Amino acid sequence: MSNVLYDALIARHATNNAVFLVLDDGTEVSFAAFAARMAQLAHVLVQVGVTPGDRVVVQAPKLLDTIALYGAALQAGAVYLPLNTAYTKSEMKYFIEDATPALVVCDARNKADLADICAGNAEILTLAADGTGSLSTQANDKPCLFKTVPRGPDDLAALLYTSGTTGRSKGAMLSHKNLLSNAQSLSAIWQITDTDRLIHALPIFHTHGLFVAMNTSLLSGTQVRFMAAFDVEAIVAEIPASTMLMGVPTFYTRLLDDTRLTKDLVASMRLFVSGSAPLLAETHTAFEARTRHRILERYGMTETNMITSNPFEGERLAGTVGYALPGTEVEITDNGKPVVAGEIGMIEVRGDNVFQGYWNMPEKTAEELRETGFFITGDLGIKSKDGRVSIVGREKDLIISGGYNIYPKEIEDVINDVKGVLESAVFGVPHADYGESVLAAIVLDNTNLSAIDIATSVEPHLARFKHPRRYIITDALPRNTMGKVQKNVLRANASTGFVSSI
Ligand code: MLC
Ligand code: AMP
Repeated sequence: MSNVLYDALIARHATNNAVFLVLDDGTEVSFAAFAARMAQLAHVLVQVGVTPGDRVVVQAPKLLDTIALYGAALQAGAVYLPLNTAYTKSEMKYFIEDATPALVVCDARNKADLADICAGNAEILTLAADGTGSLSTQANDKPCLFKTVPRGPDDLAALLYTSGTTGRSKGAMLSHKNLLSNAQSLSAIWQITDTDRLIHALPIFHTHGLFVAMNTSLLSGTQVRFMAAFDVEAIVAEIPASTMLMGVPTFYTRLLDDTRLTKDLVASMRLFVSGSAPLLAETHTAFEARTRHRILERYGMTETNMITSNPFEGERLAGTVGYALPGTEVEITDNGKPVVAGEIGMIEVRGDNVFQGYWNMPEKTAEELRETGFFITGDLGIKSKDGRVSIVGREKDLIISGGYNIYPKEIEDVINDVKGVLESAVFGVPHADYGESVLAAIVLDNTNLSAIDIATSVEPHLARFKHPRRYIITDALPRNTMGKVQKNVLRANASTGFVSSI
């Protein structure tokens, strides 16, 4: 038996000496050297006891070895589990206890905390921002060839956690087939080839930067300018030598703020892709006016990979997310029944791209993944007669800030645990840079806690990007006749100005 993803993405490059990655310090890594590094890392995995099907948790900076570790895990038949570098110890505790990995790879600075969580049940290796650490030391003297572990289409390749409306993160189980089918569809419809050069400035712990960008590049033999972080200066410098950029809307608004973004600067570019959050029509229009390029917006989710895309050839319409990808069905439903074209309903998706279910959560899986194979996204949309999809809202209570998903329930649970807080409601308000930003309205329990007291108690438990930017102390939360908190009222009040914020 073959190894589905490894064979398609990496094995074919074993003797390909073309440049694959260009790093921030100018280092060029060929496809062949990348495959060799993966093999060395795969030997390390086996040496520390990782066996096929084991989870490998990676909370590490964006480096050559971090992305090579993804391939190494595939080659060794393990399940790659990347986590946001911003997560705190208490967030990491949940993921590690839920996923029970055999190995945790982390920045040396977090080793003591993670060792405490793992309590001897997982090996820990380190990988620091300068590339040093026990992972690379152990890999350096290993052979550059590794006997690939067979994996079939339904075997798990990755486990990606996505926050939940119940406040508990859920591990989305992604198979080799899920990831490969999506990479094939995207490469084909975006016409990605080995003559492309992609500017990669996204994090590699989410679907967008890891699968959409890296899997399509490996599949197509595309060169990647692999940037450790998003930086307008670096992107402006790289655009003239590149052909593609994939980003969240914040990338595009920040580029538009720079007067060096002109039609001449982007002369070599053939595709700008946006996703993970709604791209405002005004950003689309302003970008076209400045560069003559129409940003191609697509829509996806951790559970489903990419679902729809505006066409590469054909009209890219601002405010729409385009058509279902080849091999993917999109239905708009009301109580599970398809509605007619032009009516608003729940977006449901079926296809090889749709995940295998939530790790250890069969009830959650049954709630969201129908027996027919359709996954209920929680996004509300409309489909035109010719199949073009527009997202018009979300049924799930979710804030998207700079492309990161933030589930209010998770933050409310942490705030409600603060002694002296009676209840809270977390909601999103428009933000010029991040799209949305997080606010919290709080009712106190006969105490005189200040907003700063609450922030001080809450912040150690949550990654920085989830922290409410304002804590608003109020007498009561607005509720409808059913007793449900009216977050739309909170949003409206916030825009007209509340007091008591930090
Ligand atoms: C960083 N910060 C954020 C933030 N990113 N705050 C709110 N929302 C965000 N998204 C905070 C940091 O904690 C820090 O806080 C300060 O901002 C500066 O940090 P930075 O590292 O300099 O960040 P910045 O340049 O602002 O980052 C913005 C960004 C980044 C847009 C480049 O957030 C990013 O790369 N987003 C991409 C997310 C992504 O890949 N999403 C795809 C999910 S997959 P302080 O106070 O300490 O200074 C998915 C499926 C699909 O959704 O369809 O793709
Ligand atoms: P995640 O759970 O991080 O995978 O985020 C998936 C969610 O991001 C989707 O359910 C949508 O709500 C949102 N999303 C992704 N792409 C787009 C887009 N192009 N427009 C609007 N929302 C999007």
